[in-house]
Amino acid sequence: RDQLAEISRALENDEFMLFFQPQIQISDCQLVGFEALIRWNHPARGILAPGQFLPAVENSHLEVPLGQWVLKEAIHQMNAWKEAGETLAVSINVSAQQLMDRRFADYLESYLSSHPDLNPALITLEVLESTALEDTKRASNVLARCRALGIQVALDDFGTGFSSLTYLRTLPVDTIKIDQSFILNMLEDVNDRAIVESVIFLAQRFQRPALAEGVETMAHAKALRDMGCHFAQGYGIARPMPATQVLAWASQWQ
Ligand code: G
Ligand code: G
Ligand code: MN
Ligand code: NA
Repeated sequence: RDQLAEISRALENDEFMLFFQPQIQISDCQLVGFEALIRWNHPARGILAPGQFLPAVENSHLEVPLGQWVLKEAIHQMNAWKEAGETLAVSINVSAQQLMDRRFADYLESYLSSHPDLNPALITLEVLESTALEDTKRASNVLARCRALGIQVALDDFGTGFSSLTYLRTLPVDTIKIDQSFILNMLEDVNDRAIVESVIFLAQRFQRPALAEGVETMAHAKALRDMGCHFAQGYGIARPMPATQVLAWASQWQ
C-alpha cells in the first residue's frame, strides 16, 4: 500500500528510468538491438532493480500507467538516437495487464503516429508466456494488431510457464527468448543443455529465431552458436546500461 503511493509519486516525479542491454547476432557478433529494462532512481535508496518494486505494481492500478510510461519512454529514446544518427532496435517488456488493456494497441498506434519517422519494425514487444494464461484468444488478437502496425513480438522467458507449447502454437510471435535459467548452467548440466538444444530445434521447426538470455561467457555464446541459436543477450556481452552510455557502447562494439 505504502509502496504503491510512493511509486505513484515517483511516476509523477519522473524517477523511473530505462536501462538498455545489448542483443547480438551470434554468428558475426553484430549488434541487433537492446532490451529496455526499467529502474527506479530512488531519491534516498539509489537505483532500484525491477524485483524491488514491480511485484508491488503487478495487478495494481499502477501496472498499466507504468507500462505506458515504459513504452513512451522507449519510443522517445529510440527517436532521440535516430536524431543523433543511430538507428537502434529496442525490445520492450509488456506485462499481462498491459497487454489485456483494451486501449493497448490504440496507445501504441498513437505513440507511433507522433514519431512518423520511426520504423515500427525496430520495436519488439516482449510478452511473457504467462501473460496469455487468462485469455489466449484475446492476447493473440492484440498481438496480431500490433504486428499489423509493423511491430515485432518476442515470447519472453520461454519454457518457464505451464503451457509453453500451447502459447508457441497459439500466439503470433517472431522470436523465442530462451529463459536464462536454462542457459546459465548449460555448459555443465546435461539436462539444461538438452532443454536448450530442444528449444532451439523447436524454434527452427517453427521457423522462428531463438534468442538466448543469460549468456554470461563467450563459451556460452559459442556453444549456442553450434546449436543453431541466432541471438544472444547477457553479461558476457554487456550488462544493462543507462541510455546515456548506449551510443558510446555501440560504437566501440563494432
Ligand atoms: O533488469 P532485470 O534483469 O533486473 O529485470 C528483472 C525482471 O524485470 C525481468 O524479468 C524483466 O522482464 C522485468 N522487467 C524489466 N523491465 C520491465 C518493464 O519495463 N516492464 C515489465 N513489465 N517488466 C520489466
Ligand atoms: O525480461 P527478462 O526476464 O528476460 O529480463 C532479463 C533479466 O535478466 C534482466 O533483469 C537482466 O538484468 C538479467 N540478465 C541479463 N543478462 C544476464 C546474465 O547474463 N546473467 C544473469 N544472471 N542475469 C542476466
Ligand atoms: Mn524480457
Ligand atoms: Na526473460
